[in-house]
Amino acid sequence: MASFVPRAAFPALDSLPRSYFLGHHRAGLNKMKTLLSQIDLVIECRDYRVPLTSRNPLFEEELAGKKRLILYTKQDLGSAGRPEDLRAEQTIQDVQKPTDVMFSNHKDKRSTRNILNFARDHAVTKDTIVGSRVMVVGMPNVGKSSLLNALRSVGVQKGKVASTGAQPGVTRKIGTTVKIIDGGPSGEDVYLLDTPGVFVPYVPNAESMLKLALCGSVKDTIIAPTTMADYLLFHMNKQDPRIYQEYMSPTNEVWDLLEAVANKTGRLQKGGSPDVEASALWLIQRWRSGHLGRFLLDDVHGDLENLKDEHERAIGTSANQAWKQEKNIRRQRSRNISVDRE
Ligand SMILES: Nc1nc2c(ncn2[C@@H]2O[C@H](COP(=O)(O)OP(=O)(O)O)[C@@H](O)[C@H]2O)c(=O)[nH]1
Ligand SMILES: [Mg+2]
Repeated sequence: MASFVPRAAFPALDSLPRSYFLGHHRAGLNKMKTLLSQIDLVIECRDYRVPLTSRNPLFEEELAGKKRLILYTKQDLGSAGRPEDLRAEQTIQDVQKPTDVMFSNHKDKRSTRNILNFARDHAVTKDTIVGSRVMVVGMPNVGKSSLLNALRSVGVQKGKVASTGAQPGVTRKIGTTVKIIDGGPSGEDVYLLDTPGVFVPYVPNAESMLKLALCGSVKDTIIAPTTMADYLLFHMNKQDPRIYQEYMSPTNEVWDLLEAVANKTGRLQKGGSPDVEASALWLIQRWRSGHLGRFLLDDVHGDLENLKDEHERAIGTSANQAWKQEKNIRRQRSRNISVDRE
């Protein structure tokens, strides 16, 4: 243990896919735009574990002009309540002033009540007949539908209405509005609109893609589970390699860890060789459910200027530039293919 040195950087993976902007993402965003005039408040969800990388500039560019709350979901998976966690939260809030920022966990009634109070105070409309409307937006799998269910359950004591799921793409269509606050005879009702997740049009680097994949924003079939597990190992080692001590002693070799997990959990192929893929997926699920450490994948502990720089890098430049970049890559690829054919 004393001699173990974790990797300082994760190896660059230039061949990793870096796009996951699907047809229904664009269609969903277009629909959201058309509904915007009826909306009083936008709650933009980002994943607490990747506060910088899960920001999607499309929501600011295309859904501008409305009161906005930035909500970092899944706080329970990224924070262990340590002083450094609280410091990171403060930094995240400071850097985004004057925009309102909150942190949530879908099972925590107190954080749900705080969001309801915010909605009650800010979703104020002149139209008392239809009540006021809140739209929840965010990257795939960030917890939008779970938020709707939590707000409805605490706000009007009604059961789950929106389907949720561990993989992205569960909510494909914009649903009807659901009441989350009953204003009573003299007050105002507040309704919430769930929306499908929208991925960033272009991910600036391979590491950001790995972060989003690890947090479940990208289907698990897009990036090899063993690569995701290696990236998880990189982070667990940075935190504390004892996180996985029930499987093996500190290591930088993901294959050794996966073999150890396979043997320990009985994930073996015919003939008894370790099933490293299944073990990788299992390890990732353990982390996603909070059983392999609670920590951030983004580094927000630098000073404010560094954070702003990283913020810019993490979100890429503007969406338009990202499109151009993507087009160039495609053009380059097709050129390479035609050269190969010649
Ligand atoms: N631990 C934890 N899990 C959450 C939280 N919010 C959502 N989830 C889980 O994340 C997954 C995706 O949630 P869902 O609401 O379907 O995300 P959506 O795609 O944004 O609508 C589900 O497995 C949820 O149970 C949270 O605050 N904490
Ligand atoms: Mg959903």
